[in-house]
Amino acid sequence: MPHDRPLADVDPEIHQAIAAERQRQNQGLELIASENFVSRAVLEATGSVLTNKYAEGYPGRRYYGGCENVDAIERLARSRARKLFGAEHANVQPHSGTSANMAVYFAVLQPGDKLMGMELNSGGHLTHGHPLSYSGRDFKVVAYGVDRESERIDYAAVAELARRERPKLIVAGASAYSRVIDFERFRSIADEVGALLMVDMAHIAGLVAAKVHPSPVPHADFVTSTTHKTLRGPRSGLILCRKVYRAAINRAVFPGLQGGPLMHVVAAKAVAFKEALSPQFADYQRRIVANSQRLAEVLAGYGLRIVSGGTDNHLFLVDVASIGLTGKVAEEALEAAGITANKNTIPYDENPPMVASGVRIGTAALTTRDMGEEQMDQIGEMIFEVLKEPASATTHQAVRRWVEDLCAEFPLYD
Ligand code: DSN
Repeated sequence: MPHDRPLADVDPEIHQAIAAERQRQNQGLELIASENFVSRAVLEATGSVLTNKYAEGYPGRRYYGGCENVDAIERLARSRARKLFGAEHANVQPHSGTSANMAVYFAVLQPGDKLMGMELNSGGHLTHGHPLSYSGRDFKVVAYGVDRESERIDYAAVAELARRERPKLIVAGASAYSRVIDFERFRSIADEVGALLMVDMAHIAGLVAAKVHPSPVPHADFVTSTTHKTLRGPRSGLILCRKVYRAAINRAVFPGLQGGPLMHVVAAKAVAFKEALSPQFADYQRRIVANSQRLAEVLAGYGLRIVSGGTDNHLFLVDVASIGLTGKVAEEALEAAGITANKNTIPYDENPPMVASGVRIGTAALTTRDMGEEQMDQIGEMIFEVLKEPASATTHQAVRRWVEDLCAEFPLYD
């Protein structure tokens, strides 16, 4: 039956592109702070027959028959998420971090309500109120930044802004901020002005699960996350909240914003949560941070300026304007040498996001490959060699060979 034919026969072009991507992942150094490599078990669940199943609704209350297996899966995913983060309620259906954030806004805000989030240039996220996102279009946004000198959140300034603006919802969390975020402090600011507090922990969810970063769960009304960054699950989203918001959040996700949940992805999230409950996962998270700190130190030793002077987590920003480059030039040169990172604006950046003055570097994916501090020393040297001569094809080729040799010692997928 045609259904039984393998992908290579049915669609050689897509098969070839997937094979090429597998090779790219195997042979290159992945420094994008929001990416990681899932386990074989997570891959298997993601590619399973669960993709065939419709399951609008929630376990025990579905709009379709035949849901007994997916009910069991979603119940497991929810209870593992609650256990992992010590949360009262978990909704595991959001397709992404963006839809998780949207569901919280949908649950508690009306169009035109005031939302206070971190601005993009300071490390915030598009969905925290950027004008190009629905979050900046549908709500009145007030944005806080970081202090110009320390490049860290100035909590006194955040409190002052909140007192002046009286937002209905304060959003804490970031996609390019390398320092510990004081969620307790955000809670007291929110309480002082009568605001709700949402924490988007997408980047640091793995660190939080492993207690390597303080948890937002005891302090926030809502915690949203993606599941594929440090948490190392499939590409997807998650909402945690207090019981009192359970019905509002569930309604906002379905039928408010989404139709049928992607049950193959929900199953893969359940697998990832199980993996994250293991002691090995906590050790992995500690090694991510040790690698990040080592790599930042090595690059600083070569004279590159690290935003805020270092890192407490899985990522850091390199100010490449400090050596006369733009983020765009640096990203392209690194890519040519087999090193994938992304250009990123830095605090008070005068360049637009598509040019940017920084490069964001993360160590979650390298650490999954079992690379350690010795490899960080080598990778720091590789990065410096490329950035010293970003236009040199000879340097690109020499570093690419070095990258491939290093990657061959740390194989990823068979
Ligand atoms: N695209 C993600 C990141 O790179 O941080 C956030 O959505």
